Amino acid sequence: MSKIFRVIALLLVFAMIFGLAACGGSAQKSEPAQTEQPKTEAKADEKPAETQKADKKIVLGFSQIGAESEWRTANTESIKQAAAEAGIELKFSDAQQKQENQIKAIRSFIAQKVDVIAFSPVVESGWETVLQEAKAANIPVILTDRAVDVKDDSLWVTFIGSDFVEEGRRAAKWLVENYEKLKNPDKTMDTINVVELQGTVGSAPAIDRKKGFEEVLKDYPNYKIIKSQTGDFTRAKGKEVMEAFLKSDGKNIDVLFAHNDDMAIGAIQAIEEYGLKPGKDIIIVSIDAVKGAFEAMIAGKLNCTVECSPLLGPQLMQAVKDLMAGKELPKRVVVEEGVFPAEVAEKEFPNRKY
Ligand code: GYE
Repeated sequence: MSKIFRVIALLLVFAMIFGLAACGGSAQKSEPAQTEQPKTEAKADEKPAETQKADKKIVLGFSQIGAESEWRTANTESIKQAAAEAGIELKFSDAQQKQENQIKAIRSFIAQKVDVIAFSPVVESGWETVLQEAKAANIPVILTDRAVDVKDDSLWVTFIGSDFVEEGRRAAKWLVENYEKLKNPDKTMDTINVVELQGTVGSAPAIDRKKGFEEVLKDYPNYKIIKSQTGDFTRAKGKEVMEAFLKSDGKNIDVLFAHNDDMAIGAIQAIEEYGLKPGKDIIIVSIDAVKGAFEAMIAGKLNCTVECSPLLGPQLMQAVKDLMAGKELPKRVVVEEGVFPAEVAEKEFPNRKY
């Protein structure tokens, strides 16, 4: 009897354990089972290709010229920020204004097998070999800011940047239209002596801005460029070269045309130290429209700046994405820009982004 009893009791205990396990099991499982499911089964099998593509970051190698000017600093900032916003992995290299460093950087991008190479070429010539290497490695190249001078234009995909010849023309047009009303009353209009501070020798903006400026001035024979020398786009060099101009031509200088604002700002210091009034004794027009130029205009020391936007980052990242998506890109993307004379400086200053 007691044996039968024990067996029955044991069976009851088993039945209870199984029953509980079954209940508890289903109750516990219902939630995690549902949340886990998409992760493990459905998603993993459904879209591996798509997920991999979306997760794999585009890698962009960018060779920057250096940090020679306020413009360049803003340009670097724009590129870094736009890459981060676009989720593009940026390999950034600063060439310290040396072409050989840019060539080294491009070769290292090729070795690292980046998806796209972009660069702002310090000078126009001497790029054939390295660009052929990139082409052979099947890595597309985008030019930003400055152009290259190569015979085979299949070596680069697109060029995003300003029209520097037009900037030079705009500076000259502003000058011929405004000089008379701004000049020191003691000066005549017979011969107007212009000195020019050029950008980096052999660079696209230096070549083109000079060309555009001269193109307009040739119809105004009383304007004479009496001195023209490079200040390498920096404040320090702009000041140094202006000092030399003042030393040799001193009070004969009526106008300064500087290929960028930084050189104009350096020159302003030289003019003041020489004992003349920048913006009054010497009329000054420069290019870029950086904040420093607006400050100089508000202080009455600079007369006009022609805009050249460094904010190329978003356009570059869009081009990189389009390229990777197999879209055809326009060979040339020109940036829209304006001209800012001193009389609008105060009103415009709060709107400036660089
Ligand atoms: O004007 C100057 C900079 O290439 C447009 O380079 C750029 C020029 C810019 O150093 O300030």
